[in-house]
Amino acid sequence: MSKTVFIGDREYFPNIPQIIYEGPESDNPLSFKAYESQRVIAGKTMEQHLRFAVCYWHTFCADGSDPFGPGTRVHPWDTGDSDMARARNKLDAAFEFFTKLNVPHYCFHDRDLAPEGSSVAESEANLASLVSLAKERQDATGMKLLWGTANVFSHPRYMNGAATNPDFSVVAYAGAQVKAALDATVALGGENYVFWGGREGYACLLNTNTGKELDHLAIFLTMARDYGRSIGFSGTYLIEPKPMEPMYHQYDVDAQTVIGFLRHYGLDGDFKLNIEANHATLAGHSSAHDLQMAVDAGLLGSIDANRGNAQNGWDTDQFPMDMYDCVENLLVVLAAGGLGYGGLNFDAKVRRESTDLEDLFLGHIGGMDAYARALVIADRIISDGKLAAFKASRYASFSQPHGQQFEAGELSLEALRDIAAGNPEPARVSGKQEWVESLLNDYMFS
Ligand code: XLS
Ligand code: NI
Ligand code: NI
Repeated sequence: MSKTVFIGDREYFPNIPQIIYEGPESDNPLSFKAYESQRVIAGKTMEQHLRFAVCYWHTFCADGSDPFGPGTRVHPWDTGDSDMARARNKLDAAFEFFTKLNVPHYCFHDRDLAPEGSSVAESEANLASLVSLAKERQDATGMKLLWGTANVFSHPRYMNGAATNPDFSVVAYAGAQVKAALDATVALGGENYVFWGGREGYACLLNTNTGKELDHLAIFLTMARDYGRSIGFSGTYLIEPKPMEPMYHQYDVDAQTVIGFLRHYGLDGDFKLNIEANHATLAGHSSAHDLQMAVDAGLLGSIDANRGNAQNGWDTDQFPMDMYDCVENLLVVLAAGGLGYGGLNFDAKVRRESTDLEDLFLGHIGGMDAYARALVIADRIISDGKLAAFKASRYASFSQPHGQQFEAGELSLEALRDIAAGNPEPARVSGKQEWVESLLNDYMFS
């Protein structure tokens, strides 16, 4: 893939060179220590396994503002005499960033790319104009769109939800926005389309008809699916679970809740899950747990790679640097055969206190190196087979005649009773958690 270093008429990161692999001995922070895009692991390159994506919103839109104060980072692309001029500058900065980082994919919300206009038609025109520019940039750099989505949660009209808003006129506005975002995703060859239920939930059960809202959500998603297919979208629709924040309760609580929803409404043929690590931890799970639930249902689509903070319950969206998390996540993914058309999207932001533009690169380099190291370790664990063999041995009794009959649904509850009555007290079989945990340590540090 041939890539130019910067596009447009201005360089936004003049102090940042092309980021290359320099290996573990390098003390250059602006280099990869572990991520070698073309290194082959288990038959695929690191680039093909990990399918990294940069997210537009945290990286080029967020400036460090929080509920207690304004932004702390100054973005040179935020200059220009109109919202549209600033959006075009931001696009150039984004493609310079992607190219210098040598990342193959990106993701965006409609409103990250282009500003909202004063009417539906003007918003559509704004987006279409930035999409044609993005198409040119994609063609020039080889960048690909992992997924597009619509921001139907920031504008005040969506304060009570989008597809689940009690006011139909707001639902219609959400429909207009999702239609345009699907058009944009198809025009840019997006491989997936994401629905994160930003405010699809409620703040107070006393004033909410949840049954009606859930039906509305399914009707809306069905319409969106049908429209996307009608304009040639052949990729995967993804739902991104999250239990709370901004709403007190959100309908897409966690992987298992969304799997139940999709199956109930007959949407599991077109929709899969985009699992975000920090959303799983907000729901009281590990990210590996939610990934495993999605895999078990045959519905793992993609990953929003980040992490939370163990000391509080917010969606802090930190870069994924915890090696245990990364290894455990990739163990689930590799054992399931990989990410397919999904990827590892860094839905992660540098801290408010990280005020250098360079920090945007350092965050991504750190996350890419963490997952590259995790890939090597997870592959070693899987090739070695010790962990898998122990896991399988715990279920060996289901390969015996009675166990097989049970799995085939051939036994009744009375039959179970008779088998139990005819057998002595079962021997206790150790789960050996301490051994498997220390085995993981052996792989991590050898
Ligand atoms: C917010 C979500 C959001 C989605 C895209 O918590 O993670 O960023 O990934 O709408
Ligand atoms: Ni999030
Ligand atoms: Ni996300």
